[in-house]
Amino acid sequence: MKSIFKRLSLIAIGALTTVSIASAESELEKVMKERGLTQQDILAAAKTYTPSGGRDKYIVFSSGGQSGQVMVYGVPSMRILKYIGVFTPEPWQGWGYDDDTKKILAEGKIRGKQITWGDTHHPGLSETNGKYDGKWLVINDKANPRIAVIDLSDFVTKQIVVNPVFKSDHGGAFFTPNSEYIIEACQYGAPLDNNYHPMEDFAETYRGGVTIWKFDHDKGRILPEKSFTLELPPYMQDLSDAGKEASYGWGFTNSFNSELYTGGIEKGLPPFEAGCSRNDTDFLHVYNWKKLAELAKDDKNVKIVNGHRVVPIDVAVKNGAIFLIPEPKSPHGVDVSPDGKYIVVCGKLDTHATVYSWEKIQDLIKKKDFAGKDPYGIPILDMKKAMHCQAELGLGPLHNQFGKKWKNGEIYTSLYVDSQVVRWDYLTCKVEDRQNVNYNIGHLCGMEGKSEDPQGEYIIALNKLAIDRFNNIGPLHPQNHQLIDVSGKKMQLLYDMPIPLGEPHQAVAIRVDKLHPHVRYKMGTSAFTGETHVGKTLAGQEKIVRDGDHVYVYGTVVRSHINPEHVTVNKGDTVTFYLTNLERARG
Ligand code: RUQ
Repeated sequence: MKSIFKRLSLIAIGALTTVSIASAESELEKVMKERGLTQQDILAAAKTYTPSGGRDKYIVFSSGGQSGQVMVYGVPSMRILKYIGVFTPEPWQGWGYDDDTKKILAEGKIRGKQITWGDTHHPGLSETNGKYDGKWLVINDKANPRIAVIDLSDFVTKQIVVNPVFKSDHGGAFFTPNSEYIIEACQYGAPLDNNYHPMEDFAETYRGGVTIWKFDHDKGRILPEKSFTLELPPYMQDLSDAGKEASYGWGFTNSFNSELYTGGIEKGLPPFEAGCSRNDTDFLHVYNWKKLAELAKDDKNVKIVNGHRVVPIDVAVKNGAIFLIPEPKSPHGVDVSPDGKYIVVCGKLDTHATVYSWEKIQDLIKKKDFAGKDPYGIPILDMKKAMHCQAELGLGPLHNQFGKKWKNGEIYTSLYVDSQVVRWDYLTCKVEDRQNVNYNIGHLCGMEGKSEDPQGEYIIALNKLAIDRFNNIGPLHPQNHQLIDVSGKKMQLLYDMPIPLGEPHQAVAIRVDKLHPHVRYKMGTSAFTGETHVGKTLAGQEKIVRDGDHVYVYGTVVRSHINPEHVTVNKGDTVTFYLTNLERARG
């Protein structure tokens, strides 16, 4: 009797679930029909949708472009989590509105001038053994040559340093594999000193370079006094990558003006862009930062410019620490494979990506097999002899990211003009798959895709233009970050995220389990310095202290309770409020 009853009730439950699945199916079908969604759309939605309270697997740090900030979002949900104030005041977090943060922003003064904007460009995550360690994030300001260090224990900017010799900075910031140094390349050739030099003397007195910033990995601070710059010809250096494993100790930096052209349409000369793209090739700079760091310690190997140590070109050449290799013209990305054996360069004005072999490069250097010298005396290696293979990818190849199967050659490249992401094989130089993106992709972001441990799964296309992808909000539309699933045989576009902030330029992604941010600050800790604040006040210690005509208020806050509520001062007094937050709940 009992068992029959049980069976009956089981049947009843079975019938109920069938009914509810059936009704959910018809509900889903109804929604799909009403909203015009395909099965592919539903699958894409299921791959990104994160229920309330759910978490992401990856965190992305994206430059905020001319907003001067850094944007933080999750993958695969593409939900924005934070804007980190960096070079620009950020009112709601108090960034740039109290003494501590004003001090950090003031570190970014250039020759005494406060600059309240920046063009955050290339973010870089600190590394241990070539893998992201989740400790520090650095980012360069392209418009004003500066680098900022962000602490990933609270996602707050802790330091800003100004480059003492550059006037612009495109190719920063890149960590070496154990975060020993941060490589920052300038962009436009300019006098290293701060004096006037006529443009006619460009080749003689204007210079490029890469600054090798010493980084204290424990404290998360750049040490300017232990840093130096490698002087380079004014070829307009930009993106860089540090060698890894096989090529550890070396650095690679692109450049795009081997013509040394400076423009002058008003004098009837070709426009700047055309003039600096006349040659078929530009120069990849190959330099030994390890050797240079040793050289820079000795006073006789450096000249001091603006109080900063600079290793002159001839010293680097004499010590076999700098070489040039022709590369496809107008290059953007130079990306070293996770094992350090291959260097992939894309030239925007060439349809190819070129893969160089580190073994061949080393061999040529060892044998002193040079194709010639540039006007500054730097040995040039033969492009063909240094090359592994070339892949015809399409129009406007810019940047590369490595996939999970990088050992089998898996790599992804952005095509700016063709608006595509291409999956290809950098060992065989064969194209495997293409995904259209919308529109005009600049960088692309793989999951830890430039570290020694690429995770695959997704690529984010960082598109410059959105055009028709979103509701019309007037002529100025947002940028568009598109999430692409790269885990299958064919790439699948999953999600479009409009970004109405600056022009986000480049992004880096890290596994969430590598990040361990604080849950709350210790009471009385400055949220910006991480140290106990001079104004720390506990409940019952509230007081008002007068020092001449400066009044200091030591107050406390718990939610809407502020103590004291009234402060009476004399007209003309300066008043400083220190308010300690006594709240203990997470908020
Ligand atoms: S590089 S234009 Cu990141 Cu393609 Cu600055």
